[in-house]
Amino acid sequence: MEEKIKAYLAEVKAFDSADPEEIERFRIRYLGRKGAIPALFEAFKALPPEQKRTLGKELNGLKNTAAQRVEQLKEIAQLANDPREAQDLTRPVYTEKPGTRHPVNLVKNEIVNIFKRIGFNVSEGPEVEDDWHNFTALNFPEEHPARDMQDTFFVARNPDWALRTHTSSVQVRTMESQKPPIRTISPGRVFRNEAISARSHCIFHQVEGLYIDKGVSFADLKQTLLYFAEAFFGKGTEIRLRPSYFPFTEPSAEMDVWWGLENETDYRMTKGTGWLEVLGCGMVDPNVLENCGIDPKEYTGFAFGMGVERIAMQRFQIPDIRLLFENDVRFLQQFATSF
Ligand code: 2NL
Repeated sequence: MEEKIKAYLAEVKAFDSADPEEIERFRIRYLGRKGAIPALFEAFKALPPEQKRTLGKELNGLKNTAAQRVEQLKEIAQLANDPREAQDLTRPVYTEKPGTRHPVNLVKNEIVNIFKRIGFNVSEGPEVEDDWHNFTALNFPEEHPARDMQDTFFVARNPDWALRTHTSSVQVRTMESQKPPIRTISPGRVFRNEAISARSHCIFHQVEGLYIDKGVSFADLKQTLLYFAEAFFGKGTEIRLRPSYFPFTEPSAEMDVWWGLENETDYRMTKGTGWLEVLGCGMVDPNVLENCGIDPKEYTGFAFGMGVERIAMQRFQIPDIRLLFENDVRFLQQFATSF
């Protein structure tokens, strides 16, 4: 009997099939009522007790192994015959391409990540703003000509509401709700009622930065901007600051980076100066701090803002801002990155 058990066990282990009928014939041959294994159990009854002790275990092992093998093969056969599970290994790979990041988003992320590395957090706010957060808190007095300079989209049902013209409104909210030190970067979509042309659009994106603490100086502003310029444009990039004017900063400046003036493209990109205009900046006007509940005798701060489309156009040599808003797949596909 011991030999038979061993021989059947080897046969059971060796049996393989994906054909349900063949598996069923196997099951009947070994496990059926008149099958080989029940016959062994019948013969087992007549064995002397000492043999029963050793062979009982092996006989049960054979029965279980056979039953398990049948179940296993049935399962595999079911999967193999299920059209949903059918796999054709010669089929070509999927050719569908995933979407690509928009160039404005690529550049925005790059700028934001550079400032995150030096401790700035990211803040966001509403696109529809009230007059206070978009203008008044930022030192635009009623009737100030600077308000006219901003051609604003107003919300028809409420003259107090408008689409934000800059993301400074987000930073006003940050100053109102948080105590210094504040280091925040505000990316977002802004709106100006301008005629659409190759150079300007009525919707665009800004990244603004704000840093407020005790003893923040213009030297801190300059070093922060130099760090940014080197991170974004490459090590050794030179910057210059030109005096400028914004209602919310005093003093105010514009930062250029040295681009070079060697070929026709350089002339076109820098209007013949060799310098690329990158951003506006300045020391936060004490009136703005006061309006937002921060004591200007205790704290100072700097702020800056840049247009993302303009920088994306520089970076990717895009000749017309409207290309960034048409979402023509042939244009967007050129910015595909590997993930
Ligand atoms: C530009 C210039 C600028 C700011 C933005 C700012 C924000 C607060 C207070 C003071 Cl809450 N200033 N932001 C400052 C200077 C320039 O943007 O050309 N943007 C596209």
